[in-house]
Amino acid sequence: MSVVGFDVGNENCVIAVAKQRGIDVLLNDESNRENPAMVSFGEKQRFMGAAAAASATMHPKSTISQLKRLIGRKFREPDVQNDLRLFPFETSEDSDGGIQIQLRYMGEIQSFSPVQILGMLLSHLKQIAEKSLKTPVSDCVIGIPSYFTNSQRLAYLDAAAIAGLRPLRLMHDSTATALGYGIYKTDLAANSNPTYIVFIDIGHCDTQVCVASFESGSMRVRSHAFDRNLGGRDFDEVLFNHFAVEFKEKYNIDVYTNTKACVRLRASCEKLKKVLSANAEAQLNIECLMEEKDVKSFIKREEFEKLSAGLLERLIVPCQKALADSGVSLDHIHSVELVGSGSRIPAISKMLSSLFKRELGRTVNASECVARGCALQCAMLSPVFRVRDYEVQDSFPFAIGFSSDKGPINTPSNELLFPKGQIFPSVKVLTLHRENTFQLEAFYANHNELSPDLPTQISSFMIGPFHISHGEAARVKVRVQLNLHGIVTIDSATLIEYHKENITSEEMISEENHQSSAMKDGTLDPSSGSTGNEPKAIKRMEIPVVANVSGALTKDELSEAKQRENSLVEQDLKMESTKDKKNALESFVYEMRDKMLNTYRNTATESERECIARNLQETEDWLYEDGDDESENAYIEKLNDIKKLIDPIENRFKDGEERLQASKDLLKTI
Ligand code: ATP
Ligand code: K
Ligand code: MG
Repeated sequence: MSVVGFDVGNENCVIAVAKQRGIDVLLNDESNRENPAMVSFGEKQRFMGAAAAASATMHPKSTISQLKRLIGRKFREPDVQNDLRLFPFETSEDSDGGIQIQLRYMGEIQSFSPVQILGMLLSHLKQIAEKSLKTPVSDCVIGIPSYFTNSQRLAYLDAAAIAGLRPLRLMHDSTATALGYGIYKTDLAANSNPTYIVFIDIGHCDTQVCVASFESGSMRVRSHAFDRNLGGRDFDEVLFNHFAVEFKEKYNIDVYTNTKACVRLRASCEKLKKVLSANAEAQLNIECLMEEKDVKSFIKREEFEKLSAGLLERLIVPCQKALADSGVSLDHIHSVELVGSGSRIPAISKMLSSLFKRELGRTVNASECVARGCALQCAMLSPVFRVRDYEVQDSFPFAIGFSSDKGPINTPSNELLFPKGQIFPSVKVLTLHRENTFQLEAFYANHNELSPDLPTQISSFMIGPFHISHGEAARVKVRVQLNLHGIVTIDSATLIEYHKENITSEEMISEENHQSSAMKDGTLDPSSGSTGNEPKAIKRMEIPVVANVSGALTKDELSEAKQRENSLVEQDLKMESTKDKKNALESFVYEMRDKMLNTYRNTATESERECIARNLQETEDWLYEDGDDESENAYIEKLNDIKKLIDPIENRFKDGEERLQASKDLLKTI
């Protein structure tokens, strides 16, 4: 069983594996370490990763990229609408307000959910890993942005299940980076104070900043901050808009009206941006962009930097927020590590080093650190692997509250169940006074932390039915967890009945590990801490908990999604093997043509040679015309037909060869 980490980016995916000697990044069929995060539908078969990228300009309307932007989100969210305007494929709203992607496949328009497509991408990554490691892959850790909502996390788990993966953890990207940084740096523990490091990850679509502290044998995330909508692609867009305006004037074309032209100009702008990272100026040349016009232009780095000034400014915001939330002052920051390939623009590091008043560290591998950290975490969580003891404490970037029919449930100091910055995984026990089925709701307590118009509701839980048998004093204890994936769950609810005279505690929240002070009815009650002096129960009973979780697939939906993936895989395999048969027929034609002219020249009769030559020519013509897109069987049959003509000649030739050999042998013996 192998131990794998996946970084699924909006643009690039990286797969890392933990080996006894350390972490390796796996290569794909093209020997690349990065896999394009794309799924493309051809007419009768899907293409993934590098193959999808190759088919993207041919099939712009059925090539899906930047899947993370859509996963676990609602169609009408303003951020989603902004993204959809940029994407070449068609989408619509499904019956639950979710997103549906429509594309042409197998001769008809078909709909896919983002979860289903992410399942395809993960399944492709799994295949690369299995091929390279030559073992099945299931246990893994997958990186996710720290700002992912509960629904987005659930959607990732569903997609992983469709792909046949079992994530031991969905891990915040920056936490993975920090883990990979800290675990090998034993020098960080040299002095007794924690060492504080800032990690800044600028990807294709987003920016994530985190402050982490390192001590001997442990690391702790102090804060996460982010801009969900600021990454490398925004710099592409600046160039795109610049040239779109220029081309309108210069060539009188409006690229915005033409999907293919948009896709091509965007791709060229991204290339241009990369050229500008290494050069002071760059040329843009696109043949036949639209209306049969070739376009040409040129830009200097200075001008690009001017155009991006607003974006650079925006980068400051999450950096300052992460620092402020961590409570660590700039003087106490040991170093600032810049990762993510979006950060390769020179103006970005220039701006950040002046903001943090130091040279930026570049000790972390900017494009592989997330996958490497995930593989490490997977090794640490896996029972089959031994890693040195190292503690990872992550912090949760959103405040989560709970409420019941009786109103919000708070701690005595009026804190929420999971305040912002909560170390997780975390279990809290609610002790509630209820006599009948009741409902609990989990919600985001601070609407401003979410992207605009997102509902604050997370999930609701029905606790019950139950009834109290003795008429004695009863309490319901509910175990609430913010689990390793950052998903809110209720693990169990227990009805506990006490002798009336024994019961002292009222409603309260306590930490599972009994470390925090107990809370009673809105006030701190030192006497009723759940340490030791718990009243004696006369009866305990498990109560059913039914979760109504928004965002997750039901069991039936999940198995349907898996079946759909299986039949898509079958179709892909069928097309692959059809292609193989077609290739086999084609090369047979060429090989036989050559043999008829050389090897079999004297074996075949004149009429045989003519007949076969005609047949080979007909087959070749057929392959380029009617037979270009035929069934597997059609190719097999054609191959057999020609073989029937050639077999007698081949046999005669072999017989002749054998006779020749036999007479040679005979000559040797005399
Ligand atoms: P995300 O983190 O948003 O999910 P990702 O992890 O796929 O996305 P990365 O691979 O870290 O993103 O970065 C991709 C971005 O980096 C793209 O916008 C790409 O254009 C940009 N990029 C790559 N190389 C360079 C370069 N040399 N100069 C400037 N930008 C670059
Ligand atoms: K990546
Ligand atoms: Mg990334």
